[in-house]
Amino acid sequence: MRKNIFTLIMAFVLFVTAAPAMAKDLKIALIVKNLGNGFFEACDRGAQEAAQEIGGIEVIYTGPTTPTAEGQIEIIRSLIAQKVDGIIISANDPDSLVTITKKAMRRGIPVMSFDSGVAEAGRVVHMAPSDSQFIGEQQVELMGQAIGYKGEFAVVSASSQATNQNEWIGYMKDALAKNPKYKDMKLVAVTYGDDQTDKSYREALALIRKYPNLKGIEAPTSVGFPASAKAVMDEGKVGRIFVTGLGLPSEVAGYVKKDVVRNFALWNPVDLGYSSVFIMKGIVGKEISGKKGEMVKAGRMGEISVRDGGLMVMGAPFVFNAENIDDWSSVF
Ligand code: RAM
Repeated sequence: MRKNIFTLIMAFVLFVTAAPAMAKDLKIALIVKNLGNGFFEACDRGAQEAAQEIGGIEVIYTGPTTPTAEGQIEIIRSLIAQKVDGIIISANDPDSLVTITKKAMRRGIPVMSFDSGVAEAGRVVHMAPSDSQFIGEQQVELMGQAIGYKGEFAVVSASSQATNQNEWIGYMKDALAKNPKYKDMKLVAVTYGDDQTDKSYREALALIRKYPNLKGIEAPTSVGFPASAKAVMDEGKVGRIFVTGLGLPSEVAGYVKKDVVRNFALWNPVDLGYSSVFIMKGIVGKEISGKKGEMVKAGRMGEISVRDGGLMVMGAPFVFNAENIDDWSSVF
């Protein structure tokens, strides 16, 4: 009995003395394009889940109110001063962030991008949700399916400098130009709603009014997508203009029910945030340095490997439609 009590006391003493060491968490900043964006809030849920699972990690969720590189540069400046242990960022511009992220890295704070990339010189790795070419081609195909592969459509994108949207739109244009299947589809305009609901809505309205033969709007942004669908409804164009894009099932479900949206895609943002924290842990722990072939164990997501140019990729996007939307709208 006495021995048991002694063991208990020893365990308690050990716990108390070990506590300060455990409290020395790794502080990892998750910088998003902008605050108030449901997509990034879902990424944060995954990031916090990974932090919990790994233990000893504090994830600081932050970002500017509007999606600008300037806002993110200011935030990185202050994170350097705070001496965080790592930065994970979804970039509002591939190039203008490089000077400041390089500075962070010189000060021993590794930087990786996720979702929307920083140019290679300014980060260790980039965690992409999926292959960019695949995403772009899939968007054209979904638009084709919605409008019967014929007619005019326009894009309501996020901000004009966003790395990810610009890559996807580039591949959309390639697919339209090269694949004879899409010869009767015409991309008439690309506009930018800056991942702001009201601006995206106004851009979509302007397109509907400017192009009387418009058959579709493609919005490769979770903010611009529901805003464009609302514009189609408000203009009384249901059944004449279809909206597709990349969006959160929870934010788009209502428009699927009303047949403004017939199909759309997205990857799981929770998994994207979750994987990114495991990867940053691997970078801080010197397990990976961005070289091709390196591997990180990312918990329930399994192993993720580094490809050419420090690229890491999650998987193919999910496609949603009237059949499966109810299964997904409670997930993200
Ligand atoms: C918005 C952002 C983000 C993008 C999603 C689909 O939330 O622009 O970068 O990946 O849409």
